[in-house]
Amino acid sequence: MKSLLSKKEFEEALRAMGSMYHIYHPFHIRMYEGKCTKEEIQGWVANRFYYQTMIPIKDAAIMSNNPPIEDRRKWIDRINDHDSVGGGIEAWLDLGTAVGLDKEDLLSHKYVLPAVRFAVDAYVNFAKHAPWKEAAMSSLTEMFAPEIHQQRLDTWPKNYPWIDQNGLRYFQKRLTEARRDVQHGLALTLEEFNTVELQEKAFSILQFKLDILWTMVDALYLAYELKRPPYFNIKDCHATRKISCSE
Ligand code: AHQ
Repeated sequence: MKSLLSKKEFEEALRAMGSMYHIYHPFHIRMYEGKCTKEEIQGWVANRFYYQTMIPIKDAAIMSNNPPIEDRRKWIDRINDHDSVGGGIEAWLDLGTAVGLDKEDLLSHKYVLPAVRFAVDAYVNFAKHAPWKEAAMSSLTEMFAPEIHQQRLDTWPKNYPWIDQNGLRYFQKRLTEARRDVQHGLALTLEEFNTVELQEKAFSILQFKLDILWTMVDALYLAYELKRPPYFNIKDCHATRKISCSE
């Protein structure tokens, strides 16, 4: 029978799950080591744009489940981080331009792989239907996000000199925004998930979100590194429009 963890032990256990963060996925390791091709970087930017555009929708779904006004104010900040003029969505479009993609191609989501869409939509649907505190704590994968954003800022300029550094603004802004999000999300989680059952629930929710992030990069690894996009073995694979078959 599991025993109730103190807030300190609970936070340590949540942070220990960072060992499963997608920073350790082979695709991100290749990216960090400078081994990604231009096509792989473009595929990652185009697919992650779907995730980015759905984050404020996810946050609005949490808002629609009636958090108290103090929490709504925090969530309005999160939505503004992305949707405001000059905010994250525009910064990611600038990243797309910096890696050689057309804004229209990003906005159309034409390059989004099925598994990426399913993983992102699972996150949004979870936020729509779960109790708002459960959906709120699912963003705690951002405990580990500053490291991966800083890693890109530190390595892309030397590893990918063909990328206009103005496109890296998104990563820079998330360093502070992610830390602010985590302050709020972690305080809420440590306070509200205060029984053995609720702590176990929190671990399973964080695992669900880690799985979402990992699955997205799995799809990219298959499609862009192993050159196995969906239906790669079907005669006319161009019919899928999702990705050019590079064979
Ligand atoms: O750019 C990211 C972002 O805006 C968010 C919001 C947050 C959430 O609400 O779940 N999670 C998240 C993440 C962003 N970037 C990811 C990355 O690897 O660049 C990391 C991701 C996260 O850790 O959940």
